[in-house]
Amino acid sequence: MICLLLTIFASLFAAACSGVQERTFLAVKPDGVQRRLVGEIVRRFERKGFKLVALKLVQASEELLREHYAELRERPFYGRLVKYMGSGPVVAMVWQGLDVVRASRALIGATDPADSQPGTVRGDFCIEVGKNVIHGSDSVESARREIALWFQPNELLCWEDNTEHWLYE
Ligand code: D4T
Repeated sequence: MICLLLTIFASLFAAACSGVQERTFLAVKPDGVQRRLVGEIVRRFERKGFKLVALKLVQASEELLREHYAELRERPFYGRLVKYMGSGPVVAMVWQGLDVVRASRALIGATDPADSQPGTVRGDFCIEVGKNVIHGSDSVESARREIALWFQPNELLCWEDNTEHWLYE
């Protein structure tokens, strides 16, 4: 009986994790948290149909932020960016779904809110590039690197999404 239950559990777990789609790293930046935009932002990604696999409120260390933005270390705004990102808690998240990296960037909008379309997070909720409310990985490779930087593997939850057959063909 125990063996049977274990087998059923193992196959359910395998089904939930099989065909793991693309993942992306998103973070509501300190201005987004201060301005109570966390719920609104999460709502947009949920409503789209993407699957939340990790979420936590983090006061990021300078070391973590320097590493996260390492590619921008030569840019003039790097120091200011690291300071801003460490100025309060951020909400770090991992979302999963088909083409989620590209689709998330579309939902987020252009880096500079002045260029972001209305209907996008940045187009709707912010004004200047230095306070642009949310971060989203810009490629699948960056997403892998950023997820590994911000989360332990056991913080990424594998759960069965009962809506999947209503979202995917
Ligand atoms: P993030 O990484 O925050 O999602 O932003 P993007 O991927 O859209 O854009 P980015 O890497 O070029 O910039 C990272 C971060 O730096 C801030 N920034 C950017 C800034 O303060 N001044 C600037 O001139 C630029 C280009 C905003 C986002």
